[in-house]
Amino acid sequence: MNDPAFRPLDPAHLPLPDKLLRAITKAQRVLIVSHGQAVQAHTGSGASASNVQSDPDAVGTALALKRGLGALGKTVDICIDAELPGSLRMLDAHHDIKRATDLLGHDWDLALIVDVSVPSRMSAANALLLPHAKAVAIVDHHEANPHAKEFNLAPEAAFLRWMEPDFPAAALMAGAILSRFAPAIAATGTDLTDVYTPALCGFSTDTGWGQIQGLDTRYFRYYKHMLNAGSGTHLGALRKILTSFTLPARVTALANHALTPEAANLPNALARTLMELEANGQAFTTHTYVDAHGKPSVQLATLTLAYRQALQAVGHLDHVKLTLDDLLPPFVVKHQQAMTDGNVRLSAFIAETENNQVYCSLRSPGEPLALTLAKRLQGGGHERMAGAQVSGQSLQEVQAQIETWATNQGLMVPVAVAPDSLHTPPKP
Ligand SMILES: [Mn+2]
Repeated sequence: MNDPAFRPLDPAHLPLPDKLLRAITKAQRVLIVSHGQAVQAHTGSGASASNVQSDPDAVGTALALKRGLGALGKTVDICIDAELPGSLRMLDAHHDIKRATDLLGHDWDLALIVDVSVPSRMSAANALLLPHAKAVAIVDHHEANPHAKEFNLAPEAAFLRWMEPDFPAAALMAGAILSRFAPAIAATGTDLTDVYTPALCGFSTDTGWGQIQGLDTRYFRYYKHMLNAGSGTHLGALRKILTSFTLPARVTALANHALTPEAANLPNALARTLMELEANGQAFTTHTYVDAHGKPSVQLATLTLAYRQALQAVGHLDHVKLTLDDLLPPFVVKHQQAMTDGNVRLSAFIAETENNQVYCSLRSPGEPLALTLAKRLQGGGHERMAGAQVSGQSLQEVQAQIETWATNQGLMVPVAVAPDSLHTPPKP
């Protein structure tokens, strides 16, 4: 990124449907909708369809568009109809993100639906807000094929879509839109740093800071342009912004299994609970499975509700209100890092949630396995990065289902290696 030979590219050169650009240019009142928490969308199998929860890409894309289009004098509302996890609440420093019921009675020239294509993932925004938009446009980078009839549109509303399943982040789509208006935005005296930074946060997290395998490096040339265009923004500053809204250090340390030095500061009962869960394998475990040649090929990590709740209790000791979703990111990040290091073909992170669901995050860096498995679990996403939220099954049942599927695909032989000792349980 710092190499001058790695030249920035202006995302204004990325193709964008003319109709969409015209609709954005013309619209005075704009609504931006992105995905909230999973909605119970029961299918025959009793599983609920969902892949991503509210994330920095959704929030960052929405905020960047609001700031850029707002600078041009447009009235811009954002609806993410969900309670944001703490880290994302901090990204929304000015409380620009509203629930659907907060926006009742408004109407819009254009609704932009970003980072999502499925109406049920928009919670009440689909039912309550979309009928009040004269035109609706989907701007998404997931594998999907949305149709107008799936959405709750006004009878005469225009329906546009811009789908880029190869893009690493919806934030890049925001960059492509905003960079076309960048001269006009800058002419108003608005600092482009404020406009691009939320989008860069989404770009950073969706690409794992460029660490995810199989990414097209060309996309990072657009990223570099957006960094440079924001005067004074550089990677170090961005990293500082992002790390400023991570979890309280104590929870992160626990999530990283550095329990021993921390335990001394915890009330005895809680420390004991965490240690017992770890010692009994009822905490965070990773299994690695081998293929017929004995080569590690599938990795499966599990996180139990009991352990998450115990961690959450630790979070409350810091007088910080944490939702269970606040606790997932460090585990997912750790898991994905282990996957990249281990070169496995398929990696699954599964966690119990308080809604009796099992959250699944799936990765297959080299081949499109993640999406195939996600669809079997009634989820979706991208070919190599996908997920699902399964209802009506226990953690063990979902684990067994993934193992059976991977075995039938020839990815692994049906013999589990003992759980990896990611950490040594602390001595009481
Ligand atoms: Mn995204």
